[in-house]
Amino acid sequence: MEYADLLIENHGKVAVIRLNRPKAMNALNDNMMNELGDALYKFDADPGVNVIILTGSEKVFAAGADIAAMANYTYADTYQGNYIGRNWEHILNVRKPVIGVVAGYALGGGCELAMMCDFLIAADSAKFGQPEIKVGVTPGAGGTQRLPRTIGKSKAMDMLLTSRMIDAAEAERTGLVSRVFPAESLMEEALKVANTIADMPVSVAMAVKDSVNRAFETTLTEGVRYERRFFHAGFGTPAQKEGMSAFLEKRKPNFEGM
Ligand code: DAK
Repeated sequence: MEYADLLIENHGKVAVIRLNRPKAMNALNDNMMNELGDALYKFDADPGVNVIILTGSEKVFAAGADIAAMANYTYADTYQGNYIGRNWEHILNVRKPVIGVVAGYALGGGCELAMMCDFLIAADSAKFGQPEIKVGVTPGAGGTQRLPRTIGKSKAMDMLLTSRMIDAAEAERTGLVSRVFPAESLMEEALKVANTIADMPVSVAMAVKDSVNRAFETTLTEGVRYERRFFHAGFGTPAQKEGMSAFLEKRKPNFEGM
């Protein structure tokens, strides 16, 4: 796959998508978001891929929406043109696990895109922020919604109203990221995490992701009911037969193609 604003790497069952507009701090523009959607859908449909990593460079994940591209937009351009809605949220349709791997800045739309990943691994160099207020707009890709749900109202209000950036340690403490590694070993460690997931049965990983995401959209009772259906259905799958037989036979399970 060849793209103008993305770099693609294949690591066995793990596909790596790298945001790549180095001259503009990986600012997110239409072309990049169209390409990102295309790459995500291709990997989601690829039976050889179980896990997708979305990352940036060592210096920046993404410094937000492209301010140069949007500075002269009118209300009609954004509302009628469905800015953001038209191509930023393809990632939410991906059914396989997507890990966001962040080094350096994840600001504005960059932080919002990161929060659309299933979970985040960060370098100790990572900095997260929602500085939209400084350029005269509110966040437009979920910053006021996903951030408070993830780190709580007080921290989210603080970040959104003051534009303060938080570092990797604070991001881990608040639950925005799941693990932090030294910048030098970030990708190596992230690939280890991704490979651990890639060796699990992909059908179960997809069901886990689906169920966890349901937790944010429904009541506890409905969410548990939803989970229970997957659990029951699991007993009709090769993954359950292989996983439980392997445990009883004291061997490593082989979930290839499951
Ligand atoms: N857009 C365009 N270009 C950017 C950019 C951005 N977001 N961020 C950086 N660049 C460009 C810089 O203009 C500069 O270009 P040249 O001057 O070299 O041509 C180049 O990248 C290097 O940047 P700096 O010289 O500034 O580099 P530094 O290391 O000094 O600083 C920085 C790095 C990331 C701290 C700084 O660049 C920065 O503060 N960038 C802007 C961060 C920001 O404000 N992000 C939020 C953007 S607003 C909505 C939809 C979406 C949104 C809102 C509403 N609706 C539908 C309602 C989303 C909004 C945003 O994301």
